[in-house]
Amino acid sequence: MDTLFIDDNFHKIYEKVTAGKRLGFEDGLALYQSTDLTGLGRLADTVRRRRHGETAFYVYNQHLNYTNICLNRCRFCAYARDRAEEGAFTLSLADVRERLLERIDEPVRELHIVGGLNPALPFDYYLDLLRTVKEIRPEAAIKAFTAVEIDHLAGISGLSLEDTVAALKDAGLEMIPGGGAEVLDDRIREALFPRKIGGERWLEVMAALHRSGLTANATLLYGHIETLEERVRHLIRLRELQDETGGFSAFIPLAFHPGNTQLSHLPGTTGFDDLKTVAVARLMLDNFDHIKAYWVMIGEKLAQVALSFGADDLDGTIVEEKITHMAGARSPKGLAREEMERMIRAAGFRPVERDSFYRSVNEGKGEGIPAHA
Ligand code: V47
Ligand code: SF4
Repeated sequence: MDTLFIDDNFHKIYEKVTAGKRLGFEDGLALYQSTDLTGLGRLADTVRRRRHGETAFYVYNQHLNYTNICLNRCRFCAYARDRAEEGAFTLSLADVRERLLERIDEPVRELHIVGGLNPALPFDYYLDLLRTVKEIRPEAAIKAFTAVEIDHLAGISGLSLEDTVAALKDAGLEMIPGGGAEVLDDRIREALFPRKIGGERWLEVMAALHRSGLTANATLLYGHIETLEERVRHLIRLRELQDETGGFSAFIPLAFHPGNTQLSHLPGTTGFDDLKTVAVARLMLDNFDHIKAYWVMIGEKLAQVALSFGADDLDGTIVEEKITHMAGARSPKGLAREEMERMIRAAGFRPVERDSFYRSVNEGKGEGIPAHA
């Protein structure tokens, strides 16, 4: 075993990992502070393979951003606009219909719908949006509205949080994306997103969503002003809520993109840090089933490598990703199913197209694509 790790600290962590014991704050920090990237990868891969073997998931999905007008104006966001600012947009229901019909011949399984907090939109807009999507795409699951949007909707609906969620479910909402968590920490919130709900409220809304039977994802926005300690504490807070509710499905690390933001002087993340964050998440979040390597944020090539560092899911085919591309992402705006499967096979894994709930669909569709491609 001595040859497995350059970092001596990793031996005792390896023992805990193989014994299925939970890692603590100090372990998480030691993993993050280490430069033994391959050792960290091996630890995370041990857990990843125990859970998912050689399977790597992806979903055929479509993103829909209904408005970029937003009251919060977080300092790290390049997507949001004020009402009268150039480039501000809000989709009408006719626009939504048109966007969906443009791709109606494609086998889209999931619609990922998020937007800014636009004060001009009444609660009925959101209900009608869900109903319109469900009418046009009855076979696709609707993953929509972050905990931040849900909190806003509870504010404008005149209903309690629970009744707001019930109304949204009734209109077709099936799953909650993980955005808006940023870093669950008051210091970071004060500095970067003072108008957005804080960590406590994000967790409280998530707990209510879980109680209502909706599964949700969770994220961490990393690579700006946060410390490693703050990252580890963030993961532990997610893990604690998951212990209580079991309502989280996947964790997605979001690599900060500084372009066109108020933080454009910051350098952005490194590939080393991106892989470490995936691996530490896999090791710390022992009660999360899935860790996503979101290729839009870290690029297709690094996402492919991340499959050997703890990730089991590459997220989706997407088409027309806006939030990261407005902040300077150089990845494509979408990927074909064949490309997704080629990346997965070439990394030595077995591609499984999934639905929003990780049920396999169309397994083996891309067979015939050589593993060495
Ligand atoms: O909520 C905003 C973040 C999130 C930037 O749940 C930024 O399956 C990087 O949450 N650089 C949206 N990140 C993306 C998101 C997501 C993506 C894919 C899958 C899922 C899922 C969720 O992106 C926002 C915010 O936290 N963000 N600006 C930026 N400049
Ligand atoms: Fe608004 Fe979300 Fe951008 Fe913050 S990150 S300004 S809440 S759209």
